[in-house]
Amino acid sequence: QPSDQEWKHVLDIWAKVESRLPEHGHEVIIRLLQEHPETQERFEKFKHMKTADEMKSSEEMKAHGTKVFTTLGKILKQKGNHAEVLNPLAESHALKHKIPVKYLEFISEIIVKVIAEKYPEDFGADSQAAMRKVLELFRNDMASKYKEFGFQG
Ligand code: MNH
Repeated sequence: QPSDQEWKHVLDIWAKVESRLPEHGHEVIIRLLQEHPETQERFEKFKHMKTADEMKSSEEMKAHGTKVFTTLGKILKQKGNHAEVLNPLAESHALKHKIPVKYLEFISEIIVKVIAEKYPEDFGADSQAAMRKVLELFRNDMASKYKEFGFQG
């Protein structure tokens, strides 16, 4: 389990992310779909898009990025006591969207990369390691709910 210090690192950097949450969320989604094209197929509303420019100018994709980052922020702020937010998310991602844990690993790495690019002064090695650890806890809890829902993930 992450320590108090690790949670503090995560929540301190997240406060900076929140200053431009829609932009950062949007960028993470674009990079996910560009770096892992198989993930694009999971999105009925985005799978027709062909270029990164099309994605960048999409208000719908920005709105989706905002939703993802808003929910992730809620989860982080629970410092591990996140069942109330996480359980419905696990249910929709298992049963409706069918998102394997592998794809959650992809987005976790991209989240760390994008934050490191945007806030190099404030997101040093310790903070990056803390963020990775917290995202791993998130994925583990998603994966155990997936199993309860009978989704192999
Ligand atoms: Mn995801 C919808 C949060 C990772 C694919 N996602 C949603 C919604 C939220 C959300 C909130 C809207 C409510 C719901 O349907 O439950 N998603 C997240 C978070 C992460 C995440 C916090 C990880 C961090 N999601 C992913 C990954 C993929 C994915 C990774 C695919 C590779 N999500 C979807 C799809 C939808 C969705 C598909 C449905 C989009 C739509 O048609 O509106």
